[in-house]
Amino acid sequence: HFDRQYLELLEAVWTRGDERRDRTGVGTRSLFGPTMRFDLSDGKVPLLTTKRVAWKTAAREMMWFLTGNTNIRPLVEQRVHIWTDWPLARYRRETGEDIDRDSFEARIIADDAFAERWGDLGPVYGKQWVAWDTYEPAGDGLFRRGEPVNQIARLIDDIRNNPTSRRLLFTGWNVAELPGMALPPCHMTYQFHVARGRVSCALWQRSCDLGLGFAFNAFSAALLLRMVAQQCDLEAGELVWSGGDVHVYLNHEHLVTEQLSRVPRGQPRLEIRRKPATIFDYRIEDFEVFDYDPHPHIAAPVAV
Ligand code: DHF
Ligand code: TMP
Repeated sequence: HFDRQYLELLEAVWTRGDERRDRTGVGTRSLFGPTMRFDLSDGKVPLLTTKRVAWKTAAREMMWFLTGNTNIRPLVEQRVHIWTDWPLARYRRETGEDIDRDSFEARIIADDAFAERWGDLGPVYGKQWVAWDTYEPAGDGLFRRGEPVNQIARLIDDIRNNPTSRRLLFTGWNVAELPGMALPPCHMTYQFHVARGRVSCALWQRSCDLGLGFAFNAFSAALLLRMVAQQCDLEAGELVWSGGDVHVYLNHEHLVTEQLSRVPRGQPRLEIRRKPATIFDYRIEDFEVFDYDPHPHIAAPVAV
């Protein structure tokens, strides 16, 4: 069961993790390199029941990645606030203005120029997934821009045409462009494998906030895998999640204690109600989750 594997890892990190300072200054306990496997057959989906997870928010974020957009504006317009803190921190740092979060989001929506100037996260996930920049030699040591690579479209083609390939993967880790990103990709590489009519996915997540981001990352990866499977006329097999630095922030102790005291409730299922023409045409109404009766949400601060 998904919750049980998660709770076991949460407890292991909290009780046996190495306590260390981190980039944010909050401090974490951390273990290196755990793996979890989730069976996605029969619509099963890794959605935590030991706290309510805003799965539609995660789904909207995934669809935003697939548009190639890297500006928070379309998220904020859909009342998705999970990426606001990073542009907001930059705005405060660079202007010295102590704007509150709601006013910042309101300006992002209302003011085109403001959104363009302050809402962009740099060449993060979406850019790398669907429009990885290429360059070709133009003589005399000069380069010209080549055709950008749509890794996702290529992946779908490759799964359809060459399902035994060992190169079915895409990655956000564009080394040359890391300096321009608000955060370097956390869920960085997705690899696929086709066997017996099923497509499985392995996700490598270099850095994982187990109390907050993980619930989103596991659900999103499963959602992506279900979309890929549907587009390729395959069943979804397994999601194999591996983390590098898997940590719990020291200010999430209340979440750990509360969540470990809860008993998992049932097995949520995800249904996709329509088969869109391409993987880029899904809409939020296409996704429905059944049998989701979670324990209440547990709020926890995000380390910026
Ligand atoms: N930084 C850190 N420190 N942890 C993260 O998980 C993280 N995730 C990022 C960007 N930077 C990060 C992108 N994904 C939330 C969830 C995912 C996410 C960012 C934030 C979040 O705040 N979740 C809350 C509220 C969800 C809601 O708005 O409904 C939660 O309780 O799950
Ligand atoms: P880092 O870049 O210093 O590793 O910080 C990124 C933090 O954000 C880290 O706590 C991991 C967390 N994170 C997730 O867990 N999932 C995500 O999807 C993202 C974007 C970040």
